[in-house]
Amino acid sequence: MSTPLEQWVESVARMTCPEQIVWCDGSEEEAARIQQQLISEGHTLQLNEKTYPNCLLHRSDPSDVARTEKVTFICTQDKENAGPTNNWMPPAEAKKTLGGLFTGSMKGRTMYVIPYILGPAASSQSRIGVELTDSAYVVASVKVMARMGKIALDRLGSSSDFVPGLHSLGDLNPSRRYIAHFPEEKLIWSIGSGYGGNALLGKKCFALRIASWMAREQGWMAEHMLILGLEAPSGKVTYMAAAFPSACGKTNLAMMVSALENQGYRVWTVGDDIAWLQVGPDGYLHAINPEAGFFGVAPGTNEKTNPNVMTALRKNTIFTNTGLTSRNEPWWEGMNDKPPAGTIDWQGRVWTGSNGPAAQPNSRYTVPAHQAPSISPRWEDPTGVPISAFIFGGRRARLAPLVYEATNWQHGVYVAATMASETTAAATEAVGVTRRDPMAMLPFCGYNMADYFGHWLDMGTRIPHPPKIFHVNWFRKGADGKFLWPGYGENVRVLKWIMERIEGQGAATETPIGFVPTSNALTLDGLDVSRATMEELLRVDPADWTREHADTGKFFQEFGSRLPEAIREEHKRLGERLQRVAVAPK
Ligand code: GTP
Ligand code: SPV
Ligand code: MN
Repeated sequence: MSTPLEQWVESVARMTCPEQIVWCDGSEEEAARIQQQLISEGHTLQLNEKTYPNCLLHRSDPSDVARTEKVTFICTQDKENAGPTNNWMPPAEAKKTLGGLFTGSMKGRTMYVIPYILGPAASSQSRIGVELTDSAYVVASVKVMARMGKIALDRLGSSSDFVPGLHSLGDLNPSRRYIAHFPEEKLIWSIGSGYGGNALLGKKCFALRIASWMAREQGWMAEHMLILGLEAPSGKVTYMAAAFPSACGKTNLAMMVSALENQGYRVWTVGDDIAWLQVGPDGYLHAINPEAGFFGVAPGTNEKTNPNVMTALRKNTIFTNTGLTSRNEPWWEGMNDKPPAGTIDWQGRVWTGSNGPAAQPNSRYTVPAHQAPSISPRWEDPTGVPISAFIFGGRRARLAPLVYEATNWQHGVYVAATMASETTAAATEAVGVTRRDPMAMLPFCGYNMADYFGHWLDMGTRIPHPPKIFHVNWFRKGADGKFLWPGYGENVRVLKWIMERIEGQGAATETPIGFVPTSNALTLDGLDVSRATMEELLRVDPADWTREHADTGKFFQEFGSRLPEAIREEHKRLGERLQRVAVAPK
């Protein structure tokens, strides 16, 4: 008798016609074989064995460098269940269209079977997925990003309790690229892209889109959040989870070298992109990191902005679409001033400066989590870490202050639901356009976002000790167009205030949008930021917020009557508070 997994593998093989099928065991011998395979395919190079041991540089197809949201679909029976913010296709149509493309797509290729666990192997909250792929790059990447191979297969046994994900590179033609999710069957089909979030199906496809659906059914949460611990001088560690949209600073915050280390504040990394949260027996929301590696943005990373990342990257790392120096080392914009002479750009051409950047703006590193010098001793704790704060944020050149605190859970859910951010190179669409991105989940929620807000509100009634909710903005700009806040390791000053607020300390003023630190509440010693700049960073402008409020109202209208009443109520109250300030005598 064959197992459900074997039956699925057979049925997929009948459709895709691979030359051979390889079951991945996750061993080091296998990893070495896959590396050789990748190198022989011609788009992957071994880096300097002395300075970057066991590291690879992979160059993707130039048209395949980021997530493609336009061709990402949620395929529910009822369109309303996908909601107005997702692309939708009826499941039967998606199966027909993608099935046509998958038919024979693996002819002459190897189909790899990759069983993997999301979450610590010993955690009851972990889940199993299996990815079938014809990409050796995907195999090498999943080896870093998840616990894969024998460990997952042993845990699965003959059970049918896994999320199947089928992936093929197809012909890489963007017009034949589809990333389809069938949340009702807990199934993923992706064809035509080899890029991270499109192709590593355990990441955004399972751990967020499918998992968010499962989480609502089962009473937990799957969020686009980093998880960190802030250690105070007393040794006490306060855990926080933060949701920022793609390329808005999650990895950097999670792996920061604290600017207040000499005062006894340091940051421990639990996760950098995704959190799965459930209520623990102690009444706190506990978070696990479903992943085992970091798929981080390379540009902008350097010894000053993030020495922890720079250290982590020096071995066992896959670089994708960075430049390559003549010393066979990776290079990207922002690593230092200028690429050394003879640098080859991400497309394999000699870098001249007039032909675009050396590294693709969304070039990435794929590195095992345990290599981070800041990795938390509790990062694989099977019960997760108890979360005391949720932090939301995005890129807002104007409007949003450095930090503010919501007045309670319901208000916090409203703050998160009204988040917006300027778009980045992590997706293929236009960059720098402000768009609503509730909870940083706009591209990742596997169902109607109005129902998702409802789930958040519902969770609030089920967590005896709910996290306090904050909003941050590292990206406010001055009249000169420059960032007002230095960011990176200095962000610990904001985390410290958040920790103080959790403990009932930390001075704050109440404004229409929530509690903002008083002018002397943040620890600023050793920081070269003027008083005027600090005031600008913390300023709440009622006129700007009134415009923002109107804009959010329009966004909410898309959800019609499905929008929870509590969100409407918070929206109305904010409008009233803003009006009161506007008419109040100065
Ligand atoms: P995804 O992996 O796409 O989800 O991105 P992320 O949210 O993990 O963002 P990441 O930390 O990789 O940062 C993205 C870009 O923002 C990089 O170029 C960083 O150098 C830059 N960045 C991160 N933190 C800060 C900050 O505090 N201030 C400024 N100015 N830039 C930052
Ligand atoms: C993101 O875009 O949020 C990422 C990279 O973390 S990807 O894996 O492509 O989703
Ligand atoms: Mn991300």
